[in-house]
Amino acid sequence: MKHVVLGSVATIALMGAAQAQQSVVVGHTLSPTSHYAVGAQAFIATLEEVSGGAFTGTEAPAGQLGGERDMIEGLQIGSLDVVITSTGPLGNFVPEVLALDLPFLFRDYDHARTVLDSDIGQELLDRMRDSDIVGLAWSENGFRHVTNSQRPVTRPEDMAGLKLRTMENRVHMAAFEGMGAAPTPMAFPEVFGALQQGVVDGQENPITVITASRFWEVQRYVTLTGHVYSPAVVLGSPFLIDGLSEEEQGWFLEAARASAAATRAEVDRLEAEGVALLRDNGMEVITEIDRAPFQAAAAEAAWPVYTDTFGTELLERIIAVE
Ligand code: EAX
Repeated sequence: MKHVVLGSVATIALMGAAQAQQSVVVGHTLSPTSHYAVGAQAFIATLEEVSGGAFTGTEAPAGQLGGERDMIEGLQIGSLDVVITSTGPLGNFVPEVLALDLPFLFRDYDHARTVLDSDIGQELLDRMRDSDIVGLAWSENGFRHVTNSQRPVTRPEDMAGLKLRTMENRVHMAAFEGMGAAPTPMAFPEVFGALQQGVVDGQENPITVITASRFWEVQRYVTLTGHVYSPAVVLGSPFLIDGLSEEEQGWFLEAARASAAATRAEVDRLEAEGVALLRDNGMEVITEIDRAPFQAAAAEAAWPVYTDTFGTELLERIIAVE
């Protein structure tokens, strides 16, 4: 009893000293053991550390705060603080970001990370301001692969008529129409149930997400199409960030960068174990495919969705990065 009383007094004294102690919520759609969770926890730990405890944080995983589109809207109106999301729905808010979702644009992880860490990545983060979103740092989801419950896919023809859940992204939808599938856009929190009930036959996501979401419980086949690199991004609400001092904003940037670095390290770990992990869990993994016909069909259908509006300048800059 005595302890509790002392504890409360100490807490009150501490709160008095810290005065503006503020708690922020970090939302994402994936499980509490996912690469996004690793990133959310790194964000919170770094923010608490660099701010000397002036800021604390709580993770809201697993779509508790809604799908990625809902959460981005939450940032815009100030009902959410910080969100880690794929760029899937972001192109609906910041159209230039659609460039990053073009199929077969990035050659490999090194290429993607180098581009996102360059001026190109910073320009796209800065542009989000025009849409009332604060882009803090580029994080990572990973190269996406096709899974389904029906048959092994080795050629685009094998996707004919497959009902495939895609993100709410017009570039992705066009790519899968081009490859012959029937794309069905859907928010991520609904995907597991839709696969389980057979509302859709398949979906596409990186090994990181297939693992975090235990899609092997509802999907039999994986083809390592690597059809698109899926960035993630750490976003803040302007209502939160604009209310901070310059020093405090620096703490948030540092936290976001630490979050991205931790997530990328976790992506590397999962990519290294990935195929074995999927096989151990009963999936049939098709690793060797001729990617050329997938690339031709996807790129022809999807690239104009971006280039018809924005031209090829940014894409040329991205491709030129070594
Ligand atoms: O950001 O919606 C998706 O498929 C995303 O890859 C997932 O929510 C992680």
